[in-house]
Amino acid sequence: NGNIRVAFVGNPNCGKTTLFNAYTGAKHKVGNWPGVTVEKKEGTITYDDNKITLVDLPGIYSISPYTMEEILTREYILENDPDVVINIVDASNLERNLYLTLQLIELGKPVIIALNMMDVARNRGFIIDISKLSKQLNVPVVEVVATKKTGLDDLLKMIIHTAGNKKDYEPIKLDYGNKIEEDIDKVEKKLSGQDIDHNTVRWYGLKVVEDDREICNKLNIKNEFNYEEEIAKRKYDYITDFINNILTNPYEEDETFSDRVDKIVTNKWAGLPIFIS
Ligand code: GDP
Ligand code: K
Ligand code: MG
Repeated sequence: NGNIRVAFVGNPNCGKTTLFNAYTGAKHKVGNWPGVTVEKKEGTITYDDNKITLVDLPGIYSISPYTMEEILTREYILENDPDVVINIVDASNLERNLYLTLQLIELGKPVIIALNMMDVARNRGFIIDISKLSKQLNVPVVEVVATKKTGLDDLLKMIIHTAGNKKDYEPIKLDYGNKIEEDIDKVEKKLSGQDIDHNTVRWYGLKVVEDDREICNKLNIKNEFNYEEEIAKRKYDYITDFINNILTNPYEEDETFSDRVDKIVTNKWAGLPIFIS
């Protein structure tokens, strides 16, 4: 029982603000991030004797240093050290959203996936194996529908559980291949004297070998590599490799669950059974 600080992170339009408002109602402060005109929303709620402070961060596709929103988000996570990062994922765009998820996991803080828009995903006939997804990424996955306020208590319980066990959290590590891994190791060794959370050292190593200027400057490290493209490609390949084990999408583009039912009742389609959950 205590104070838990939670950051909401996700792609634009994944439902972050809807979820944030569903929790905080009118009880939140709206301001600006220092020095920029990006809106900052913060609110505190109480659940099961815990005070949980939620921050709604700007929508991003990546945590590169190319937009103000990306820099703001990663600086917030690194500097404010939230207990839990809630990665709001649009379940109807799972594959695309998971690129940011992998980057957030590499930042080293405990991540929970709030799998939002589950109503949309179901209506399109998507079947998502939540437990496989959770095992694949070694993070909890909680289904929510922000607009209908479903799954909100489950997510709060998971936040409290995850915050209470954050010392045990081990992020998954993607293998970027011998060459890149050796160069990441070299950077990690250079950083060994610095006060960096043990789960976050690798992230700095990755950023340096990606030639992330902002991080190289911050660490005062001269860097001789630029593996940014290879590292991005490896993430996409990793997602492509597992997505078909997790997501079944038997429908055609823009075809809805109702369209499929119509086809079945009019004998225009006979194939996979339809799933109702
Ligand atoms: P943000 O950009 O991540 O803050 O996304 P918003 O909270 O502004 O939501 C984007 C749009 O998606 C809005 O029109 C919401 O009403 C809608 N939305 C959010 N969550 C859900 C959901 O779970 N299901 C459905 N059907 N729509 C949602
Ligand atoms: K929006
Ligand atoms: Mg928003």
